[in-house]
Order: sequence, then structure tokens, then C-alpha cells
Amino acid sequence: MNISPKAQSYMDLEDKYGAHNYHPLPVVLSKGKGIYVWDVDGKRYFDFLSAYSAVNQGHCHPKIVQALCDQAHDLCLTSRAFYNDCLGPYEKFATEFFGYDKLLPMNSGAEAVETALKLARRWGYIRKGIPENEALIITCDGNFHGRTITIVSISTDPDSYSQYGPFTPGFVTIPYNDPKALEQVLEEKGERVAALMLEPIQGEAGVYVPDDGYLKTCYDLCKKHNVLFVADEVQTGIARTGRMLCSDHEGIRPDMVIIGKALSGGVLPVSAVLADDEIMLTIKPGEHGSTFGGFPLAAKVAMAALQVVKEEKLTENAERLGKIFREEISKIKSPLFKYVRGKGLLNAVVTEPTNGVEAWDICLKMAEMGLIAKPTHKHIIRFAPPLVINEQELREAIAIIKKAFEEII
Ligand code: IF1
Repeated sequence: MNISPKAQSYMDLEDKYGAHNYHPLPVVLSKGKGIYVWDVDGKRYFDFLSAYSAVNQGHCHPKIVQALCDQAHDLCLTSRAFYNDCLGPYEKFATEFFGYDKLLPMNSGAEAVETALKLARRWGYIRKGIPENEALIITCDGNFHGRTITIVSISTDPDSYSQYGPFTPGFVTIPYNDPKALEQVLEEKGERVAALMLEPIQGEAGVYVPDDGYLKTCYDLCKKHNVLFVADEVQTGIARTGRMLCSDHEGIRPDMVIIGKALSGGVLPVSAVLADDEIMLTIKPGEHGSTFGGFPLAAKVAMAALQVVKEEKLTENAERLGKIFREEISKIKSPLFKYVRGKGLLNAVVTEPTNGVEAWDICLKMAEMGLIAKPTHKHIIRFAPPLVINEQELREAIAIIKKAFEEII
């Protein structure tokens, strides 16, 4: 891939002065609008990562940016030591939007996951009556929930957890998409189990979609054993999979929902946990929080971001265009192509490395041709455009993807 001296200079700066905790594609971006981003040399790309689904509403959505700018002139941050005139309206709006009693605002997805884990343990001790310090939380093989020490304690990916121990105890890992495994743990240890936490589709695992009915079966098993069903919808939530929440596909209402990323349309780190009073009120003043959680800017931005999702019917668009995407992509004729899977506009192509050509090389080729996407796990490429994409744009993008697969080999 051709890298200009200008682009190289920015890459060199990150390399020299930044920690080496990422391996980005060699594209240096400086502008974004809707479904497109531009690099420092003015070249335009279809963005098929959407900042890992944070930019569902498209880059720099005018309504969201307007909300940000308007509020920035008035009041940015108060801390939670005082009330402000943005948080309450946002909490009312968001709880009505998703149908829960209460919202606990945080910033990053990982913080919201930590919050949900704390709430689950609290609920386990106070409401379920689990003896103190004995609560268990069940998580799944192949999960991705973030990067804190506790969260990497439940990771099964050595890249995430190796040499970060000692780890947080109190978790049980079961295989994903295996309701029997859940049943067995609940039969054996159900009385000590506070919650099951999972991703309705596993993102980092390569957009791994569980069998139809899996989530519902898990939910029913949780109910049977008085265990909370906690859905990490940080990546799958907010219209991405063709429903407002991915859990909606199976008609289940999780006891707790964790959201982040697109909650701000990618403008600010904004995350939250949604739950009803019986769970949420187990945390009392002074027992959890964050300096920025629910700050006025975030509150206004999140309201605008959710309004855009409704107004622009992004859920319906993701559902409809997702079907076209999978149908068209499955016609690719290349030894590199195995199959495509996903829901809505959260999809992945599983590749077959051939003649030394790997997913990374295909991504470089697509970038050359004006479309950026990122491999996960060496042989899988995730495709997740902003949900504001239309059918014609999607078909143009599909043509690029097809061509890249067919020409690289
Ligand atoms: C990185 C992947 C995506 C998440 C779910 C919580 C979080 C995430 C289901 C934490 C974050 C990220 C983080 C990002 C890469 C990314 C990712 F490739 F690792 F799997 F999106 F697909 N729950 N996902 O997917 O949210 O604290 O990051 O705000 O580089 O670590 P966060």
C-alpha cells in the first residue's frame, strides 16, 4: 500500500511517542462525514468499521454535533456533587426510550460493564441473599467486555489477559452458544450465582452469532434459578443489528442492559447501565460513580444521538440493508472467501488464507480501493458501516469488497 510522506510522518509520531498497544491499518484519517472518512492526502474511504459501531449515526452527524456545541457554550461539567439541568431530562428520555426504571451513566463501555458487575453482586447479596463474598457471575468463552483488570479476568483471549494477573475471583466461564452448559452450572451452583453476562452476538470473537433461541433459553434458565440476565449491548445495541437492542430479536428484556459506543454517535465516550429499581437501588449514595458520568455534554449528546436513530429509522435500515449485504457478499467467487455471517449491519466474512494472502492483506487491498475495515482473529473481517448508509452506497461498497477478494489472488 502506498503511504505518502505526510501520512508516514503521523504514523512515525505515534510510533515514537505513543504506547505500542495497537496495530492500526496504515491509513491516517483527518475528516469524516456520514459514511465516509478522508485521509490526510484527501483520499476518501467508505468507513466499514464505524469506530467499532460507535458511529452508527454517521461521522459528525450535524444534529449531534449541534447538541455538543450548543451545550459546550453553556456548561460542560459539574461533577455529581451538584445537580444540573441536563442529566435528569436525559435519564427520563433514555429510560423511556429503552423501557427501564433507571439509568446509571458512565463513560466507557468497560466502566459500564464494571458497573453492571457491581450491581449484579449487590443484587445477589441484598435481594437474593447470597452469603457475602460468595457471589458468582457466569460469563462466556470468547467474550469481549473491555480492558479493566476485572474484565480481563473473565477474558479467554491470552492477548487480553496474559501477565495482567492476579485476577478477580468470583467468575465461572462456560462455552458460548451452549445452553446445556449453562443449565449444568445453574443446577450445581445456582444458589450462589448472581448473574449471567453475555454479548447477544460476540463481536471480538468475529461477529459470532449464536443459534436462534439461544438467548431466550438462557434467559428462561436464569429466571428459573433467580439469576440476573445481563446483556452487554455495547457493540450490538442501538440499531446495529436491525433491532434497537440485539436482545429484541428474541423478544427478551434483559434484567440489565449495558450500552455505550453509539449512545453518543461516536462524539464522546458515553455509556450506561439500564435496570429496574429492584437492582439499581441496591447502590446507595457514595457507593459508585465517576467524575464525568452523565456530564451535561454527554447528556445532551446522548439524547440527540438516540433521537437521530429514531428519526432516521436506522434500525429498519440496518435490518433491510444487512440482508442485501449478506446476500450479495455470499456471491463472492474467491478461494479466500468462506462465508459471511451477522445480523443487521454487523457482519463478518470468514476467510480462508490462501497462497500467503490473509485477512490483513485483503484489508490493505480494500483500503487501496477506498474502503476501510479491520480484521479480527487473523482470518475474519468485520464489516459494519454507519447505519445511515443507503442501498446505492451499500452496493458500491459491496462492489469494492468483491473486487478486492477477486483481484488480490
Ligand atoms: C479496543 C473488539 C469491538 C465491547 C463490548 C464492552 C466493550 C467493548 C461488547 C468495552 C469494546 C472494543 C474496544 C476496542 C475494540 C473493540 C472491539 F474488537 F475488541 F471487539 F468493538 F469489536 N463490551 N469493544 O465490544 O467498551 O471500554 O472500549 O468503551 O480497542 O479495545 P470500551
